[in-house]
Amino acid sequence: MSDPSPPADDQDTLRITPSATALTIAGSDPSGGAGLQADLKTFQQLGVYGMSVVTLLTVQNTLAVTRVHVLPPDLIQEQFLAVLSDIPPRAIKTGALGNVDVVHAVSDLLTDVTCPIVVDPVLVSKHGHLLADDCVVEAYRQKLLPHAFLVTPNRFEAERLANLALTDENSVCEAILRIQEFGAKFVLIKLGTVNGMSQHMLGVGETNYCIETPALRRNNTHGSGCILAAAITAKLALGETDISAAVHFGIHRTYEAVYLNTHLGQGIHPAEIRGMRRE
Ligand code: PXL
Repeated sequence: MSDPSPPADDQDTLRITPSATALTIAGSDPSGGAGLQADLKTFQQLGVYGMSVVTLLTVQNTLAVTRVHVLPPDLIQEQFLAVLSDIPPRAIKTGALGNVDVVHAVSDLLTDVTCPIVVDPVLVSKHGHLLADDCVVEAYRQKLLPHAFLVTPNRFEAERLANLALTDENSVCEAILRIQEFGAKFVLIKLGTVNGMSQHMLGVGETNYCIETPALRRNNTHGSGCILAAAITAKLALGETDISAAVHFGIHRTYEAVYLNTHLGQGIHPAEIRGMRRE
């Protein structure tokens, strides 16, 4: 007897690319707006099968992060090896890693990986709060950036990675160069609001591209950095080979997510991942 036919009205089922798999190596945000939860939701919305290796647990809601517990490196390694020996990801994203030992452990794991790796260096929040000490920055430079297909620092993270104040366009270009010299193939700096526009600078070889969307002065950017890097990772998992196309896609999906707003929580509302467009 043959299987019943698939449900004809299930758009998501019919629009899945079976080989599109992506893995996030990231921290947990139990309120669901950022971290691995945002990554998995974004992968799902974009038709990509999502997997996650948990690096750390946060206790947080939209108002505050009150505790961070980093998992032992060997537990992170075991999760990774279990997943990779079974379901190969077509693209990998890294998010919050927590401490030097975890950065080293994850870097070791990524040594033999051939799929593109998107590194979101969670070092300083977009509001300027330090999330990692200088040893972690140095570990990113020496160990993780050499594996990065794309690295997506915000302005403050780029300043720390490049050890350079971003004061004008020349300094942004110099920072991209320095970060590329650590081994990252492509660099996307999220510059924040400049002249009423949300600006990004993408470094591809010796050429830099400025990508802008209208700045939204809204209280709902929680998770937007994770969503951006996850949407780019999903696009790569779907087979996109043009980095500029993948980055433009991610920036536009993130703009829409911030524009839509979940209106959830009493603090910084999570951006709206539901209903994300795939084209
Ligand atoms: O967006 C950075 C980020 C990454 N990972 C976790 C987070 C956040 C921000 O809240 O909670 C777990």
